[in-house]
Amino acid sequence: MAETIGAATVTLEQAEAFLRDFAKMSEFGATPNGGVDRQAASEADIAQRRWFAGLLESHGFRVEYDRIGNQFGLLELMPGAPYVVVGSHMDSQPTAGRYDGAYGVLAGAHAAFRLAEEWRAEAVIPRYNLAVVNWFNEEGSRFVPSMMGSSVYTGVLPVGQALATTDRAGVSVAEALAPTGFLGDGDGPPAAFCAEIHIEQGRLLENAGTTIGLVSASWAASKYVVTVEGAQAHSGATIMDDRQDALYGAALLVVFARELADRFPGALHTAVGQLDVYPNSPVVVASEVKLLLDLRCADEAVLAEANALLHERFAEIERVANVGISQTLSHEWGINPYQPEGVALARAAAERLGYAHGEILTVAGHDSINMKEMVPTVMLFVPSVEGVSHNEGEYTRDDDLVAGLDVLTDVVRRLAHG
Ligand code: HGY
Ligand code: MN
Ligand code: MN
Ligand code: MN
Repeated sequence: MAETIGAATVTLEQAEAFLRDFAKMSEFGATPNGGVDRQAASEADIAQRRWFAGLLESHGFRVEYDRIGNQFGLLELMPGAPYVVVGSHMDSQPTAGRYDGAYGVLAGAHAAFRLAEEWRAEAVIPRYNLAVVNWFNEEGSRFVPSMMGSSVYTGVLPVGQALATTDRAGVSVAEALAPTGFLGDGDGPPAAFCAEIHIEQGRLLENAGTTIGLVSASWAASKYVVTVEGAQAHSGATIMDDRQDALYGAALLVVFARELADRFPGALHTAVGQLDVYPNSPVVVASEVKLLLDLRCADEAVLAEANALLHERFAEIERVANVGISQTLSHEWGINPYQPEGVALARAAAERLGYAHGEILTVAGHDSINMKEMVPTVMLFVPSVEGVSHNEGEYTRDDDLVAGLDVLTDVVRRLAHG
């Protein structure tokens, strides 16, 4: 093992089993620079889901899929009782890190395996059952919006709309999932509670020397799909006054998005991560550009002001570049907090086990943001080295991974006993 494992109650054997499974998971969709590419319903995602089903079944968990392909490993010790749903997502961004989401799914599974063994040995029957979950398409990179599987499970997104969503090649979610056997017909197991552990994807825990983040609320998000409409023209012969250059309009918007963040330093994060140019040809003025504009904010008043300024700029750019701009909000969520009793339960677990811990907000989106609107939900973080994420260089130290597993197991144990 690379580093010492300073885990309070996770045995060395359990830690090694976890790290061995994590190394195996990281082989699916592995990229040459140490990252992964396993976008929703891709070959790599399908292969890892099949491997994970085998792992769950080898530990006596029954594997089920709901109508949007969420994958569940069920342990039903109390027939008819609802479930503690613990897990995260295994799908990734195109060139991403090994830890984002995948760590939380595997830690959820190993926490459940540890509890199943413990309850079997002590002939204990918990009040609630356990459901390990791998949510479908949390990243929203192939199919927009993100957090798709948990949005359908919590009723935020109609399943028909989700299944009809197409990727940039025109393949729908339904078509991508149909041959895999992952499309169930049910709504998934009824939840009583939810727990998710995830890498922080920021620098706060590392800078503070804190091992466990107790997530108390999330930043708000507004994600726009923006279409800039111009007119195709010869990039040489057409005189400048006759042009309706969609790429020029889009470029003005990309620059504005960054300037907007600079107007609210530290409080607003913005980016345009995806941009499709049509016809994207060397000697042609672009007639259409589609881009995804992402705003994140810790203060809803600031976000409202930023959105208002953005809409003003849309109108200005239409005039300046002589183009048309239309936009839809593909996804948004507010700053709603996690239940304080869940934060308190997580704090007590970290204290009992002796790990440095502290409250933190999440800036990134997670499936637990959906789940906390349905049931009491606990969200935990472990540190990201240098805050690097959505990048093949993403890294979290082994002993932090195992410390997170330790605290997650304690949290799920207490939730399951009610
Ligand atoms: O949007 C998000 O923050 C998530 O990573 N999909
Ligand atoms: Mn994630
Ligand atoms: Mn992510
Ligand atoms: Mn996320």
